[in-house]
Amino acid sequence: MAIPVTARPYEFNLDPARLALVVIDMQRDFIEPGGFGAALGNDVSRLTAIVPTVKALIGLFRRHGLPVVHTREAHRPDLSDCPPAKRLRGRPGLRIGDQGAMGRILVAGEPGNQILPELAPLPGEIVVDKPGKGMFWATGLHETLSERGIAQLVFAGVTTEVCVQTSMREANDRGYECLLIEDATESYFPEFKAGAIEMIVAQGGIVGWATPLSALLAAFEGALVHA
Ligand code: C5J
Repeated sequence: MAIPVTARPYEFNLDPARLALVVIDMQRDFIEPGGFGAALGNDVSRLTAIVPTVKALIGLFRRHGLPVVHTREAHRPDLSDCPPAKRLRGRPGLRIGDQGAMGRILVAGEPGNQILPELAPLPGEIVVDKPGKGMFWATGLHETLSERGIAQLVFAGVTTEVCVQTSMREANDRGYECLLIEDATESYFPEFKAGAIEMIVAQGGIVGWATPLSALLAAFEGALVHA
């Protein structure tokens, strides 16, 4: 049964049988004060502000027994999956693999690389460590989703214009229909968030659709009333 969701640029017809939620990189180093994001001079309070909305979105999917995918931007401790062009970007001391306030920056298993405790994955949920900005590069996620018959993805997480947008574009090219929850994603730069969302929905939804969480909740409630 399709559930119509009010969205931009036009209604998104959600099919719960083929649907998954993807929560991008809600990891401590990007979001918590004192982490890597803050060390780069970013105002992380913009990102901490969306945590309750992301939590409510995850709760909606869990209540309906729908799949949830969590990603982390994470490299192997030996950095064999981090190309020098990525590793050498930025100031020495604040590069991938360097020691930060919450352990080695963007390295799997380090405290800063963990998903925020309040959004922690439950057993059985898919957790993807991705060495790139996009969630499909070198992860096998497309195969995992395809095996489960997933064809529609709802997106949340950080940052809108980097890992969220890259992942949505990768998903769009692989044939997924993508819906971004606007108040469950954030950027350190408000103008980049706004610009990324406009790019996604422009030209008839060239990358996908966007809507606030309230519209998704209303759509699910409406579907239950009419079930
Ligand atoms: C960044 C991300 N911004 N998760 N990562 O480097 O968007």
